[in-house]
Amino acid sequence: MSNRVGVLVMSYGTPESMDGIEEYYTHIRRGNAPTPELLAELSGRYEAVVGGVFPLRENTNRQVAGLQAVLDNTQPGRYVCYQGLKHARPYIEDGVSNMAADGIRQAIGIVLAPHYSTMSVGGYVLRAKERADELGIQMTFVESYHLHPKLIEALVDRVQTAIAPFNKEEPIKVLFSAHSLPVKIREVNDPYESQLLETSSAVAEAAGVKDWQFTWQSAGRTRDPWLGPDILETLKEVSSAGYKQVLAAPVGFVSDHLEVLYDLDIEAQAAAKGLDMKLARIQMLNTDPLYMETLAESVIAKDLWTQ
Ligand code: FEC
Repeated sequence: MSNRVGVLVMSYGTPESMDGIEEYYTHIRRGNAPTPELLAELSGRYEAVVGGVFPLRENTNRQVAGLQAVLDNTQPGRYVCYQGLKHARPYIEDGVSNMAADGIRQAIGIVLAPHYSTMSVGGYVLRAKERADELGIQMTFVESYHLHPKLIEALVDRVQTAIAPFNKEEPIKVLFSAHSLPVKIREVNDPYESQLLETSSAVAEAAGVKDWQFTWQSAGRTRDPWLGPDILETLKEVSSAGYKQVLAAPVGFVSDHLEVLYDLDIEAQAAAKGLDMKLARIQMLNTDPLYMETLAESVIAKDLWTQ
């Protein structure tokens, strides 16, 4: 038995290769294989951005290693990180099983997504907890860290850097965004929307940005109504209001991946071009030291609170 604390670092997951897209998409669709049209459409999006490399996998690996390094510096020997992915291997359950195989008895889970929703982080937590209970691991979770001062500082720095080249004589609209979810989350008083607005408002205030709004992106291809407006509609509205300069700040995501590299950098960029607008995007956090410290401090705070 180990007296080290396991840290299950959870992330969305991405296919390992173009051949793995169907299995991945089937997992996202809870075991229902996508139609050939849906599969072709998703494969086309990956083809447009990845060129055979799926950036989220490497980014998640680097983020897990970065968090381990900060934890080792802060509290040498106390924590050991494991990876658990929502829709790809190693799955969340695999990560918990790997901890058990190493004799871990106490663990903390954290998701590489700062905002809590019953449909996002809540789902990760349920799956990890179920496997931890089966294997006799005592497990607690960091549910959100959307206002951690170091997360806000890292995002402020990115907004200020990305807005610097804009023409200050003309109006600039900053669009904060996050992955849309089905509208039905509102029926359960889900905190996702309010947490996203809190992050956006804290970043705007500290960055000195007065002209901003929040918009959704990357809504799923299902029959449910999804939270809107989508960024493609918002760009049209902003253009009609006379703006020629827009900065996209996808604060709901922490890595370079499909939803940023395709939905913003290709799809939204083409829409902005069609509207004769300049659209730039903040850099993603990836392994920013302030983000790594945000994760480490959130884990350590949870550990102290649990003891
Ligand atoms: O780069 C990559 O390979 C993966 C990028 C990726 C990230 C991501 C993050 C979130 N999602 C969230 C919610 C949903 C819901 C559905 C859904 C569907 C997809 C599909 C792909 C996909 N998501 Fe995703 N998401 C990423 C990719 N997502 C591909 C399937 C095709 C499509 O609809 O576009 C609908 C299915 C369902 O009901 O489960 C809901 C949320 C996040 C942000 C939090 C997190 O990272 O967990 C919320 C990255």
